[in-house]
Amino acid sequence: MNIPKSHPRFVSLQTREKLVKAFGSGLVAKEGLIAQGRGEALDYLIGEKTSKSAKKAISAAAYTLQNAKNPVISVNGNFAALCTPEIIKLSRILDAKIEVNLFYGPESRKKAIARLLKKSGAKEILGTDLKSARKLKGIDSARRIVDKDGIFSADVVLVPLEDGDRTIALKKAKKKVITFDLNPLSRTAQASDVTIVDNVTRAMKLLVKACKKKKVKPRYNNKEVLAESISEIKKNLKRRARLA
Ligand code: PTJ
Repeated sequence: MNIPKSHPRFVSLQTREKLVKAFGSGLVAKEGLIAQGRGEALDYLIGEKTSKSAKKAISAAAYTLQNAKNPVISVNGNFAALCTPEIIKLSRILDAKIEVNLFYGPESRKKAIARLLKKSGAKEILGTDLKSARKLKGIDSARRIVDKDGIFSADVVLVPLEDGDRTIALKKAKKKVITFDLNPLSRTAQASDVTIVDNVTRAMKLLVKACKKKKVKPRYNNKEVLAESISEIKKNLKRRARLA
């Protein structure tokens, strides 16, 4: 296909390939491929670039993570397939723990993800040791199993590409939740403290950069920023319709 390598379409096709490959090696659930399809459609609507509102959310996320006592980066199949180098960098900068937490079993996928993260430089990966497993109240899926030293005792949890139930359960457990979700209307997006409406492949790189600089407390209201993000999508659609 004759698309320049920097073109968003090319990047999006590369991302798709990465996920398909990771599915083949047992890291990504088949449902993860469906989530990717939904993500691609939503990314098209936001213009396949990081919006102003997403940049505000990234700043607020960096401040929240820098000021956390026990920040935990929760990793699922899609996040591991797309962002392993950035997950490792972020955990080093923040001294944050990494925990594998999956919606869809089996244990073997958890272990494969933990192996990939370790092979890529992570010192310790939580979420695979049954001895330190605890249950998070209010969830039916495999996501309820968390590590006592990780998500269970965290004050701030970074949860990418998430289902609504766990975000609500984490909020009930009095944790601050930061999420990446291309859908500003999802239950996760609506329930989180900071929602980064952007493709995790772009936003994680920016979050790593932002966490390297000392942040001052931003004035931040997630509901307002989500409303901005919806207005940006509307504007972008109008612009695209005029171009068509
Ligand atoms: O590996 P597991 O078992 O933990 O499963 C992971 C998935 C993603 C399959 C699971 O959490 C799931 O089913 O999630 P949902 O309910 O499909 O929600 C995923 C959300 O992430 C949706 O709102 C998607 O639009 C959004 N999304 C998809 N791809 C991206 C994304 N958001 C940011 N960046 C993406 N690349």
